[in-house]
Amino acid sequence: TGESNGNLEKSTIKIPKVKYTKLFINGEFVDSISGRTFPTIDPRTEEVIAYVSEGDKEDVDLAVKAARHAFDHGPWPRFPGCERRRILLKFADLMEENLEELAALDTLDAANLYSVAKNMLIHDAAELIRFYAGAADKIHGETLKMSKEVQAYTLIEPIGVVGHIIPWNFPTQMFVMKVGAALAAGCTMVIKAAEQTPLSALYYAHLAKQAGVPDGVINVVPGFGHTAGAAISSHMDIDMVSFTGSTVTGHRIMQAAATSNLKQVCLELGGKSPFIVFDDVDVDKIAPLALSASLYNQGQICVAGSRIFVQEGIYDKFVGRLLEELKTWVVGDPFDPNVNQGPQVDKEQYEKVLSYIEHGKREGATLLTGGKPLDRKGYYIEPTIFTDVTDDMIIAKEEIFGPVMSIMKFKSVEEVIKKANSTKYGLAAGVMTNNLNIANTVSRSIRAGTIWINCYFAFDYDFPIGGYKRSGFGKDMGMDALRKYLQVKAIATPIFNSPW
Ligand code: TXE
Repeated sequence: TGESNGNLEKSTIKIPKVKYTKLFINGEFVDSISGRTFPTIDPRTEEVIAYVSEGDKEDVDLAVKAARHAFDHGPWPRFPGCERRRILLKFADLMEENLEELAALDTLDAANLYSVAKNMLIHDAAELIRFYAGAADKIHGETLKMSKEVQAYTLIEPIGVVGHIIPWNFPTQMFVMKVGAALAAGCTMVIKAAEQTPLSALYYAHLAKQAGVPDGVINVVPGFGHTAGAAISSHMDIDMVSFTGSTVTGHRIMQAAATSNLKQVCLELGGKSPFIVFDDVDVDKIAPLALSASLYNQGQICVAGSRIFVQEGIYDKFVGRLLEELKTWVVGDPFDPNVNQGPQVDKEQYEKVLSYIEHGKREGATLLTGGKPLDRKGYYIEPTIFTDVTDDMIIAKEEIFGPVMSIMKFKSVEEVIKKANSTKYGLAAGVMTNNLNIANTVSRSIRAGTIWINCYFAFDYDFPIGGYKRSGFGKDMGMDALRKYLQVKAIATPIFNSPW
């Protein structure tokens, strides 16, 4: 494993000055009612990037009022779809015009690799907005011929005011996935960005206004989960809450929805996704793929391949190849283009990951490499590989959300299907084999919302992501996500003396 300090003085990357730090309510940047702020921390240096206004219940109330008014009386849900399309297309263009600054904000706040954010993530996010722009004018119901005397039709209507509660691992993707689909549907919304990464969400709110999204349609309230987040999930005037985050918080949100106004809920929660490698694969191709499936974004991705099952015939060769590949893996400043892995997002996550590593050691897994923090400022952890991991170990059961790979050996197809399914989660799975029948059998047998065959992290705007079991329900991305922000109204009307 290499380490890089990143020679940023010599590089041309401009670290942006933070422009937007206040709540965005009814089209304006405003202070929180309490006047309180909270720091957002640079995980590379552990220093404050900026102080951001801290939203609480009263601020959420104001934001909901604005969103409610924009829904009940404003133009957004009443526009013909083509008008929402036009504005969304402008929004996407503005995202690309400000691409470098947005990429740098996410690198500062969340430690997303700058080169990936700049070359891929922001552009993909703009494309996702364009996808939903194209869908906005194709939302329509059906005509139903009920009987000779009654004719009927369905109207497809936006669900109303949506509360989006989002996490910190990919601030841009989380914002755009939720907001893009809900905007196309004609909803209005309140977004609570994660307390670790509020910066780009506020920037997107500004760009949306510039693109012509009317005031009150998008409101952003940065703040903490137990205050601003809880105020959203228990609000009496929000029609739906769309959440991405931990399973524990998912339970709380559903409870709050149930005991308040029965708002609709959709939850994209944790995962412990199996990455299954059969004997017949080309190890030179699949070992590097397994490495990035476990370590990409410091392991902080809900669909990370965090349980690597390797068939016994190639086990030793595979592990050897992984170690070789790891020699080219560079940990360091995420602004440095040579770096593969940056710091964990904050102190809490950093400590959580290190404590899971200790569990692994204590429970008897073999620590093949890594296992320690890096001896430098920032929340850096060595890429870590455990072998001889068994199903009952904590590191095989719980979501670590860090750069930790757990490798397990298996013999037969039946055995690995059973092991892959022996988890409370069901977010994703990878199946690596050239045997079509095995690929098909395993794909059908695994209870998870996404299956990747001979690839991993293949995302696209048209590819719905979302869980089975305790990984939650409801999809993000694709037309399935658009549908969750819509509801069906059936209308019947008698017709008299029709000859038909
Ligand atoms: O998650 P939380 P945290 C997993 C991952 C990680 C763990 C904890 O394993 O280590 O969760 O991370 C808001 N009512 N994932 O603590 O608490 C919170 O402010 C309403 C998986 O960051 O779920 C933030 O905006 N909202 C994951 C959001 O919920 C509440 C991505 C997520 O925070 C709330 C992130 C409450 N009572 C973490 N409490 C994925 N699925 O991609 C918190 N929040």
